[in-house]
Amino acid sequence: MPPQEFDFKRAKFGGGFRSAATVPSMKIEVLTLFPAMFAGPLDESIIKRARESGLLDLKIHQLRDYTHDRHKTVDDRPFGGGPGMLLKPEPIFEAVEAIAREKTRVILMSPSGRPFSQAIARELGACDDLLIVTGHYEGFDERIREQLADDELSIGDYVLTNGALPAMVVIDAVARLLPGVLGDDESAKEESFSAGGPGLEYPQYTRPAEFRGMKVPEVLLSGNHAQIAKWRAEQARARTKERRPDLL
Ligand code: JCQ
Repeated sequence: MPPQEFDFKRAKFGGGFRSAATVPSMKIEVLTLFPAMFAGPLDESIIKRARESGLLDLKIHQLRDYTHDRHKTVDDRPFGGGPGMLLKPEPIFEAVEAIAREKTRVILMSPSGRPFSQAIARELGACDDLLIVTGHYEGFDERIREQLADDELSIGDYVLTNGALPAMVVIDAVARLLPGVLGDDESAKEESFSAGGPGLEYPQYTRPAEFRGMKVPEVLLSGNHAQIAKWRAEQARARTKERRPDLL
């Protein structure tokens, strides 16, 4: 390896580079009513390694810590009537003012947000500092959107009980794009979702060549690389047309 290249492997596994100012790192903070949901998913595998190596600085904050009343109230009934409860402004304003810095990008998670995508993951990956605010119930008091949020994101057209899982989806998608987070064997695979990309992936097989009577397509064993490339392109296109015509 050429000496001018940064050795992320060494940095990750305690080579002593860790605290050097040359290592880019990203700070992601989360404001949630359910901090315990974040223990587990973000303490495994690639994200765990990114945190341990200092490439990702992740902090989870309990919204109730920013209330002042005896009952630690975070929600209230909507003016004008209607079902359910809204997240009230005071605790979220106090929390965001305490946690966010000038450059922090503040993101709300809710089904009313703009659709999260690989392109948005890349955009967020370029930020130094994110604060993800997770909602629940019927939603946020609108003043939270107007005054505090830079963005509001949805991970899809379905409703969950709260925004913790959506926040973890965003964190995972962003963190794996940070330089040095993925190892050689995990290379950032996102061709399918790049702008103007080729659509969905083609079918893939590994050994054995026959498993329980199911054979790997002959062309893949042929050694004919032109034929293999043609087959893969056809398969990818057919699969994309069937499952995701919107990508074509
Ligand atoms: C996010 N896709 C689904 C549920 C309200 C106002 O905030 C609310 C947040 C949630 C949790 O997030 C989602 C979601 N993307 O359900 C209701």
